[in-house]
Amino acid sequence: MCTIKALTVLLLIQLISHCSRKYLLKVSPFGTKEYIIIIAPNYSLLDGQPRQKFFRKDYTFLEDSQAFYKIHTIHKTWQDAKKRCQMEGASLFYAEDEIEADAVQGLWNKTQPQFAWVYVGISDLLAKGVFETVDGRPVLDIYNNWGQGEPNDADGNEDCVILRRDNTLNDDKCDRKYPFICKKSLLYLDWNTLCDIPDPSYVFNKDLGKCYKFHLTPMNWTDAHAMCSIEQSYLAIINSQAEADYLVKVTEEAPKSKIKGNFLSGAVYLGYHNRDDDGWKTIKGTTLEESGYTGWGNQQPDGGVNEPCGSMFYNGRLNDLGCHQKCFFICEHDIGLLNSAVEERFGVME
Ligand SMILES: [Ca+2]
Ligand SMILES: [Ca+2]
Ligand SMILES: [Ca+2]
Repeated sequence: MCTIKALTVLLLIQLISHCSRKYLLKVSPFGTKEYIIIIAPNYSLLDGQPRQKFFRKDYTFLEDSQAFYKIHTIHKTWQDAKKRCQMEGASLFYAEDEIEADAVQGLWNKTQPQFAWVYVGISDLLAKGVFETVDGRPVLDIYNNWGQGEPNDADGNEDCVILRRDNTLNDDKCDRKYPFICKKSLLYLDWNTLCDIPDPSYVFNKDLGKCYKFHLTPMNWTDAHAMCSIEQSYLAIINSQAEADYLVKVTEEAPKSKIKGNFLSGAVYLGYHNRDDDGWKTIKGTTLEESGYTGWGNQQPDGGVNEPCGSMFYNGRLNDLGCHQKCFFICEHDIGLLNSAVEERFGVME
C-alpha cells in the first residue's frame, strides 16, 4: 500500500517537474532569489501579467515611466497612426513630463536613431490653436517643450504634433506620413488571463481551449486578416464540428442588428481562401480536409475565381465570397502563443 502511495507521489513529482517552468521574479538586496513556478501547459495560470510587466511582444517596458512603447517604423498619417495604436490596444504616445520624454528618447536613440521625428498624440484638430492630447487633456498639463517659434501653424495648415530628436515639439501637417510611437501605461493594463492577451474582448471557450472575438466592424477579407494579426490572433479556422457549432453560437449572440451601413450580412469571414487558385487552404497552409472541417453550404463554393475568400454562413456552413465584400469576421487566438515572449522576458530557469 505504502509503495503504491510512494510511487504515486513520485509520479506526481515527475509530472510536475516535467510540466513546470521556473522564472526568476526578483533578487532581494541580500541576494535571496524569489522564483515563480508555473505548471504548464497552460501559462494563463500566470495570473497578473501587469505584475510581470508584459503587454505585447512588440512593446518595450520602460521602468522610468512605468509604461510600454512601440516605435512604429512604417510611416503613417497622424490619423492612421492614432488608429493603429488603438488597434494594438494602446494610444498615440505623448510624454507626461521630462522624465518620460527622456526615457522614450533613450529607447528611440537606441533602436531607431535614423528617425529625425515622430508623430505624437497631440493636435489642435478639434479647435484651432487649442492643442490637446488624444485623450482630451490640455497640452499645458503635459510635457510641452515646443521648439523655437512653434507652434507656428505654417500655411494655416499645421494641426498635428511631432516630437523631434532634441525633445522639442512642432506642429506639422497631419497628412504627412511619419513614424510614430504607441504607448500603453502599466496602470491601465488589463490582462485577459484566460486568453493570455491584453484584449479583454476575447472570450475563452473551455471545451475548445481557444479564445474568440467577433468583430462588429465589417471589413474586407484582407483588412480582417490584418486586424486579427494586429490583435496577435488569426482569422478563425474551423477544425471540428464542435468549433463550427460554437462559432454559430458566437455569431448568433453578437449584436449584429445594431450595425448599420453598407456591408454584406449573412456570412462572416474566416481564415481560408483560394486566392492562388490552387485549392482551398487555411491561412496556416493546410487543406480544409487536413484542418478538420469541410462543411460547405448548399451549392458552395459557387463563385469560381470571383469568390476566392473564405466565409461561414451564419448557420456554420462554408461559403466562398469575393474578398472585397465587407463582412463581420471572427478572430481566433491560440492560448500559449505568447509563452515564448514570457520566456524571453524572464528567462527559463532550470
Ligand atoms: Ca510648425
Ligand atoms: Ca480553430
Ligand atoms: Ca459563394
